[in-house]
Amino acid sequence: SVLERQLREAILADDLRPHFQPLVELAGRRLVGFELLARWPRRDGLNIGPDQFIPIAEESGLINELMLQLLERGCREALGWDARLSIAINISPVQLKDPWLAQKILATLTRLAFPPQRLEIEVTENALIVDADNARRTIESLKNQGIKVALDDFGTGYSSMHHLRMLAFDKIKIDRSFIQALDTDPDARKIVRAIVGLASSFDLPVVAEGIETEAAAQTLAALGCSYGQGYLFGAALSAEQLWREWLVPV
Ligand code: G
Ligand code: G
Ligand code: G
Ligand code: MN
Ligand code: NA
Repeated sequence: SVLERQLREAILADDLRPHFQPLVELAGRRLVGFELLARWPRRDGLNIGPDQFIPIAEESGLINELMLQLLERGCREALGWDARLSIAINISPVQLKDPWLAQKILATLTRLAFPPQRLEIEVTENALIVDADNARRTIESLKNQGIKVALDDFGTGYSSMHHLRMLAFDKIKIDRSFIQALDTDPDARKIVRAIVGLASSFDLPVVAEGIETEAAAQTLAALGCSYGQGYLFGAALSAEQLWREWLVPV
């Protein structure tokens, strides 16, 4: 398709840009890191979001190259921040099938001298069922290198309990659909309470995604959720905007 050809050209030209969404500790509203989200600034001004181009990248096999470019750009930025700030990057389900994924990520980190402990990989539950054996091997090699692995969009996929038992995740991210319902739907609160309880029995920190209201942030803190992300704190910003909004020169 036309979009696929344009995306391939954009990747070759290194045109894709990471944006950075803040992750905060709910108790003190302290900044602890950023999630990298891909953006495609096009010369023709058309706005094509990741909801459109990520599936194209996945189907065409461009996703690995896209992710590695984003990782490299994101890490280069992060090397200029306070070293306590982490970065997180999303990995598509198909990427976990690649037996070389962990090596490719590590090669990028090594080349940049970026500490693997500052990087977090976000995988969804559905990524784990595409090819369970390879997914498990990839996650284990990432973890052996000191990279952290978070279970993303938790609560929306298949057989969550099974995956918690089989794989040593470092963090759980509760899907934003539950968070957005917190203010209006008492059942959402029960679900969030259950997820936080489950995570705490595995000693896993929990991140709530998609926090848009102060009320939701207060509820989540009261339920024992440690970290949050969402428009209440900030949307994803370009590297330049970050320095104006979030970072102080060190
Ligand atoms: O950034 P935005 O909120 O529009 O993202 C839309 C969707 O695209 C989200 O599900 C997000 O996780 C996904 N996405 C954004 N950037 C990347 C990326 O670099 N890799 C993958 N696999 N997904 C991404
Ligand atoms: O799937 P993933 O969790 O990686 O998705 C990140 C997506 O969620 C991005 O598209 C980002 O722009 C979006 N997002 C982040 N915070 C909020 C929020 O508070 N509300 C809504 N509606 N979307 C959000
Ligand atoms: O530094 P101050 O106490 O004003 O920060 C309030 C909260 O806002 C912090 O606890 C943190 O969660 C978040 N934050 C930290 N640094 C910045 C920043 O530079 N800009 C913005 N807008 N929020 C920040
Ligand atoms: Mn994510
Ligand atoms: Na998510």
